[in-house]
Amino acid sequence: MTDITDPLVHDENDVQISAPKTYAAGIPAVLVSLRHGLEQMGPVRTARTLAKLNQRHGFDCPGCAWPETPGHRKLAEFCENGAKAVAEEATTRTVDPGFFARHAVSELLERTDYWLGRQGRLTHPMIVRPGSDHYEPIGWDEAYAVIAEHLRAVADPDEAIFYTSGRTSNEAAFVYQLMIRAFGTNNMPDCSNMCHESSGTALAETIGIGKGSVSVTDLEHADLIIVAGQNPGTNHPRMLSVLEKAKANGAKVIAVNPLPEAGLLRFKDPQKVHGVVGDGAQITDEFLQIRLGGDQALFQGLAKLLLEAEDRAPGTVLDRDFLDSECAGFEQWAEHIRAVDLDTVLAATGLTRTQLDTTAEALIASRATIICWAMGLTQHTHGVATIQDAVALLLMRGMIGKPGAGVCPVRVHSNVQGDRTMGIWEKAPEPFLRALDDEFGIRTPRRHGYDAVEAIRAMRDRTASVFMAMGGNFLSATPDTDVTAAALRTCALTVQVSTKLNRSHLVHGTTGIILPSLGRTDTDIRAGRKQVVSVEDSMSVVHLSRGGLKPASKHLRSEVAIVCELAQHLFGPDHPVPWARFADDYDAIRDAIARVIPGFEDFNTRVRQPDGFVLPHPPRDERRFTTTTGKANFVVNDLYWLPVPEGRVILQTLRSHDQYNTTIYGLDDRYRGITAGRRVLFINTHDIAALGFTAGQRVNLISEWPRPDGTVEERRAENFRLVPYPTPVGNVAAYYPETNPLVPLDHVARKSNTPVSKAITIRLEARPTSDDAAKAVHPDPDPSPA
Ligand SMILES: Nc1nc2c(c(=O)[nH]1)N[C@H]1C(S)=C(S)[C@@H](COP(=O)(O)OP(=O)(O)OC[C@H]3O[C@@H](n4cnc5c(=O)[nH]c(N)nc54)[C@H](O)[C@@H]3O)O[C@H]1N2
Ligand SMILES: Nc1nc2c(c(=O)[nH]1)N[C@H]1C(S)=C(S)[C@@H](COP(=O)(O)OP(=O)(O)OC[C@H]3O[C@@H](n4cnc5c(=O)[nH]c(N)nc54)[C@H](O)[C@@H]3O)O[C@H]1N2
Ligand SMILES: [Mo]
Repeated sequence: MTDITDPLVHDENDVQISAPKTYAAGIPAVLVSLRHGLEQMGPVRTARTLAKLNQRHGFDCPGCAWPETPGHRKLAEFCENGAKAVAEEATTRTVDPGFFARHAVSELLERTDYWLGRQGRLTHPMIVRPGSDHYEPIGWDEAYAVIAEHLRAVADPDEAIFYTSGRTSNEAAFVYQLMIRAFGTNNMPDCSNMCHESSGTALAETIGIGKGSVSVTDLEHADLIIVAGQNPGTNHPRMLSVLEKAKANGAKVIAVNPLPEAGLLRFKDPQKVHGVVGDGAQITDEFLQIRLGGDQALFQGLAKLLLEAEDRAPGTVLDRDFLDSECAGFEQWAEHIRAVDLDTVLAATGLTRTQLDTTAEALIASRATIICWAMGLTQHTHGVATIQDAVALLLMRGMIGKPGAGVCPVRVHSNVQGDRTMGIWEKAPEPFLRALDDEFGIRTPRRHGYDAVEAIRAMRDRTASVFMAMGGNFLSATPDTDVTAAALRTCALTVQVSTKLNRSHLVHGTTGIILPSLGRTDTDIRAGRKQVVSVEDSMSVVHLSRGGLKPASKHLRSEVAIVCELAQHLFGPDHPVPWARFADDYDAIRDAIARVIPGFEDFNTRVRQPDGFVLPHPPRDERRFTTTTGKANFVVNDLYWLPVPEGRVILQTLRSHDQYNTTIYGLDDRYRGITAGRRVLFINTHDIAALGFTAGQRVNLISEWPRPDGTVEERRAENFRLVPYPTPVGNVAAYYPETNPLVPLDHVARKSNTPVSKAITIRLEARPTSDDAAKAVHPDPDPSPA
C-alpha cells in the first residue's frame, strides 16, 4: 500500500519563518485576493466573479457561513479568503480524461494536496475499474447504472454510507437525504460530525435548538462579546467588520485563545480608509491566553465568581425572574459550581486570578452579552460540557432571547447548517421522518445511522461496502488517516461527487467513481431554465444563491440532477417520489420542503425576497425552550482539563491562512509569519529548550493513545520544523490535514462523537540530520507567560 501522507513530507525544504503579524487584512489582503483570482481565472472572469459575490443577485460565498449584512451591501462584500475560495472553484484550469490517462492513481498519490487542488476543475465522470491504476471516462447513465447495481446488491441498506460536506445547497441536500432514506438507511455522516456537532448537541440539551440565537444586529448592539476558540481573521474575516462596528458602539471584546491570532488583536478593514492606511482598529480589549482545553474551567470559574458576587450583593448579578420562570436545574448546577476549586481553574487555564476577576466584573457589568465560538471549543473531549457551561454563564444573567445577547456558534462550511435543517442527519427526529413519509408515501427507516467515526469503523469492520460522498474530502478531513484509508479500500464501491480533485479520489474501493458537479458559482440550466438554489447562514437566514459563470465543461451536472438521476436508476420509473420533475424544476423541490419542514412555509416566495427570510428560533424569538423539560436547562458537568504529561506536549491541529479545510490554496500563513511551507510545529521557546531541541530543528511527531489494557498506541507524522511561537507552555499547534494521521479514531468528544482534533498528546523525536536547522528563524517572538 502506498503511504497516504508520505508525499507531503518531501517538498518542505524552503519554509521561511518570520515574526507573526499583529493585525489582519489591510492592503495585503486585497492584493492577495486579486492575485489568486488572476492566476486561476484571468482578469475578465475575476472582475465578473468578485462583483457577484454575496450580492443580492449573485451567489453565496462558498467560503464560510458568516451572514451578509442586511440592507446595504458594499460592492465588495467579501474577504480575501472568500475570494480565494471562489478563485479555487471558478478556475479555468481543468482535469480532463487526458489528465487521468497521463497520471496513474498511484502516481497521483505521490503528489501533495496543494498540487492536486491546483490541477483545476473535474470535467467528466470517471471510473477506476477493479484492478486498474487509471481512471477512465464513463457516461453518466453507465455510471449511475454501476452505482445502482452496487446499491441493490447489498444485503442490508445499512451497508451503504452517504457522506455530505457542507457546501451542498438546501435543494440538493433535501433530495439526497430523501433518496438515501427511500433506499432504506440513515447512514448520513457529514462534516458537521467533525465540526459543530458538539455545539448542536450541547445547545439542543440546554436551549432546545442546536443553532445560534443572535443576528448581526445583536452583535452590533452587544456590550460584551466573548470570542472563544475561534480565529476569525482567517476563517470568518467578515466577522471582523461586525466586531469593529460593535466596538464603535461601545462593546468590549474578550478573546479566549491559546494563540494571539492576528485578526483577534487588530483589524485593518480594507474597505475603509483608516484600515488601508492607518493602524486599523483594536479589536480585543482583553486577551485571555488560555491553555488548550481550559475553557470549561474558565466558564465554571467565572460562574463561581458570579455566584459569589450575588451572595455579596443579592439581586445584582442573577436574573432571578428568568431563572425562576424559564430555567430548570439551576440550584443543583449552582451547588456543583460553588464546589469548583479556583486553584484548579488557574492551573487548567493558565490565567491569573486578576484576569478571572476582571472578566467576571465585565460579565456583571454587561447588559447584553454574546459568546461566540468555533473549533477551539468543539473539538475537545469535553466540547459539549464546555459549551453547556458557556451557555449556563449566559443563562444565569438571562442573556438569551433579548437584543444584543445570546449564543453564537460561528458556523463554517457555507451551508452546513442548512444541510442539517434539510435532514442530513444520522439521527433525524421522528416528526421529520413522519413528515417525509406523509409527503411522499414512503416508509423511511427509523434506526439511527452512522456518524463519521462510526462510518469509518463500519467500513474497517466490513459491515459497510458502498461509500458515496456528496462533496468534501472524507479521507483527509476525518481522523486517523491511515485507518480511514484502509477502511475506504475495503469497499466494493466508492463514489465521489466533486468539483476538484482531492486525495479521497485516490484512495478508492474495488471500483471508484468520480461524478463532476457544478459548483456555487456556475450557471445551472435544467429543462431550458436557469435554476437557483438556497442556503442557510450561521444566523438562520435562508436566501438564494445564483451561479453566473460558464461551467468548466458541458458534462458537469448539478448536485440536484445527479441525485435525482441516480434515484431514477435506483428505484425505476414507478417510484412515488417525482424524481424527474425535481431534477428539472428546483421550485418543485422547494414546494415539497415547504410542506415537510416547519419554518419553510411559502418557501418559493419568501426566498425571493431581497434578503431571504429568517427561520424560527424559539429561544431567540419568544424565549421559549423546546427541551425535554420545556425550560432552559442547566446541565451539571464535571470539570475536565488537560494537564501536560511529563516530557510530552499537547497538540492542536488548525488551519493556516492559505487553506480551506483540506484544500490548500498556498503554502503561506501570512499572519503567523510562515512562508512556503506547511510542515511546521508552533511551540513555546521554553518547551524547545526543556525538551532538548533547538529552534528550526526538524522533528517527527508521535502521538500516544492509551489502550484500555494499559499499553500505548503510537501514530507518527514526520518532518516538522520547530517554530518558536507565543503558544502556552506545553501546548503546540500544527496544520490540519497533515496531522490527521495522529488523531486516534477512538479519541472522540463525549456525547457528540466529534474527533478530538485540538488535544492530541504527542512526543517529539529528533530527525537524524538537522543540517538546515535554524535557517531563517526569527529571534524569540515574545514567549508566552509560563
Ligand atoms: N479561510 C478559511 N475559512 C474557513 C475555513 C478554512 O479552512 N479556511 N474552514 C471553515 C470551517 S469548516 C470551519 S469549522 C471554520 C473553522 O474556524 P476556526 O474554529 O477559527 O478554525 P481553526 O483553525 O480550527 O482554529 C481554531 C482556533 O481555536 C483556537 N483553539 C484551539 N484550541 C483551543 C482551546 O482549547 N481553547 C480555546 N479557547 N481556543 C482554542 C486556535 O488557537 C484557533 O485560533 O472556518 C470556516 N472558514
Ligand atoms: N485534524 C483536523 N481535522 C479536521 C478539522 C480540524 O480542525 N482538524 N476540521 C474539521 C472540520 S471543522 C470540517 S468542516 C471538515 C471538512 O471536511 P470536508 O467538508 O469533507 O472537506 P473539504 O476540504 O471542505 O472538502 C473539499 C472538497 O469538496 C469538494 N467540493 C468543493 N465544493 C463543492 C461543491 O460545491 N460540490 C461538490 N459536490 N463538491 C465540492 C472539492 O472536490 C474539494 O476537494 O474537516 C474536519 N477535519
Ligand atoms: Mo467545519
